Amino acid sequence: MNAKVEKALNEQIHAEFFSFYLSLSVAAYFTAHHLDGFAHWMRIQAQEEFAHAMKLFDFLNERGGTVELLPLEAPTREWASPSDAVEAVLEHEKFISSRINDLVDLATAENDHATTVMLHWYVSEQVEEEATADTLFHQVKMVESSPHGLLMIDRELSGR
Ligand code: OFO
Repeated sequence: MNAKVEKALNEQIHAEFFSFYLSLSVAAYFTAHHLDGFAHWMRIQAQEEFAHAMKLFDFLNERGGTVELLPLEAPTREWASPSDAVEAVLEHEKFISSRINDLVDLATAENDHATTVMLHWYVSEQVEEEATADTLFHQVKMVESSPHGLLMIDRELSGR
């Protein structure tokens, strides 16, 4: 397998595992603040991130590459408000989207068509991930001064 692409995919596995870690950290924050619907939503998000990492893990193995698991840094644990916690997720999604775009550029430049095609799934997924986090962020912002509004969203999120 192309060495540059292999290295970049390993770095993306790391980034997706960090997404998993961040979502779990946000889930723990919401649990500690008794917003169980938000916590549930973030736990499901963490599972999705784990699946994103494993999809790359499996692809690297299938292509004869070597998976190299890199150390995970500790995510932030505390935020000033629920909207700040959701905003951290939104900003991280934007960062992940830019990484995916860079990966597509690299795979294309290296004529690695199999990787380019595989990455198209992530390009579409990031559109959805950003849109979902953006909607949640703006809704939480709207109701932040009203506990009633926050509890309504919390109830809704428990159904994810
Ligand atoms: Fe893996 O999509 Fe979010 O970070």
